[in-house]
Amino acid sequence: MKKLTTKLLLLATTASILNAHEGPWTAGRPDGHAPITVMGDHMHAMGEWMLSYRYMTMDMEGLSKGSSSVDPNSLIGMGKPYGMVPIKMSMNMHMLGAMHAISEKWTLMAMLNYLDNEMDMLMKMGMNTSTEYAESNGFGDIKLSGLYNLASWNNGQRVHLNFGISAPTGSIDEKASDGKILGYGMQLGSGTWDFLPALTFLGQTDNYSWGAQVGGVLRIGGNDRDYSLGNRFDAILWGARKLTDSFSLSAKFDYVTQGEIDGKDADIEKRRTDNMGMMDSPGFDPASQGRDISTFGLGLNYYRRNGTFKGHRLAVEWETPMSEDVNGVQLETDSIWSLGWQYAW
Ligand SMILES: [Cu+2]
Repeated sequence: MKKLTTKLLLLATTASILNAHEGPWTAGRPDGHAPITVMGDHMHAMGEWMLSYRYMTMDMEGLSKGSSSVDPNSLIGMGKPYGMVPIKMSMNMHMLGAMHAISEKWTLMAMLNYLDNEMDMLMKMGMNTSTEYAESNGFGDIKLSGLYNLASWNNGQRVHLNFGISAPTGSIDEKASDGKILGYGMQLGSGTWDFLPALTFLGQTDNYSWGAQVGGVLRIGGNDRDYSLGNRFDAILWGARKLTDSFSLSAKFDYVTQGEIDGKDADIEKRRTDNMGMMDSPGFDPASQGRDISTFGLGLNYYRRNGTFKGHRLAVEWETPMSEDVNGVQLETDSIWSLGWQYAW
């Protein structure tokens, strides 16, 4: 009897999860949008507009060589590979976005970022250890995309293609307070035109929704400082549970791989040999850029269905790495918090 009850319960749960949603996919529910960190996840109905603002803060602390932690003191000083290493960094980003559906087939999207980076470094000169601080801030690269509806079915599932381009509007010659150029990771843009293709699947049942997106960032040529950031590949899988008509909870897995830098910036390269190499840092090394990282994220979404704030959404997501393998020597990712507001009409 107990066995039968369990079986029935299992059957009921499975049925409720898989219970195909009647009619086409809809954005009009709290889990109608992906977790806030996923870009270009949804399309709009013809004539609709959407504005969004996101704030993201990423904290990085501790050094990694490949996938193992390494003590900064073992890397700097006489007879060691470097004179200086980063020990802590925070990257804060403000993102403004707009979407507009010009037809049932095409939704256009634009994004503008403002970045604010802070970094602490540990430096060794002779017997003395000291800490250095650096910061950079300003607008990043402007991104323009077209989302093309490939297919949508009457069971709540759909698939679309993302064609994006990133324009080199962000600065790549940010300098420290002493007038010397900052390392690659402190620059605000890629300096190259980048192609941003992606394929996005979405599905909904009465109480659940899911999505998958595979995409990339392909650098077109080199920038005017003679390098290009590594190409990037991204695979994201998420699922959400609709709790009420206004709230949903989401879980997300994200895998990103980005290659090292191709070419080098002559001014950054020159910093590596300043003071007979006593100022060299992995932050100046083109081979110490890019990484493989898998993250897990949890999110909460709120959707206002009626009243004065009808169509407004608020979302928060927390992400933490599950595994990370950096190229060369780099800071480890600690956590990422993202907050967002979206309004569609
Ligand atoms: Cu939108």
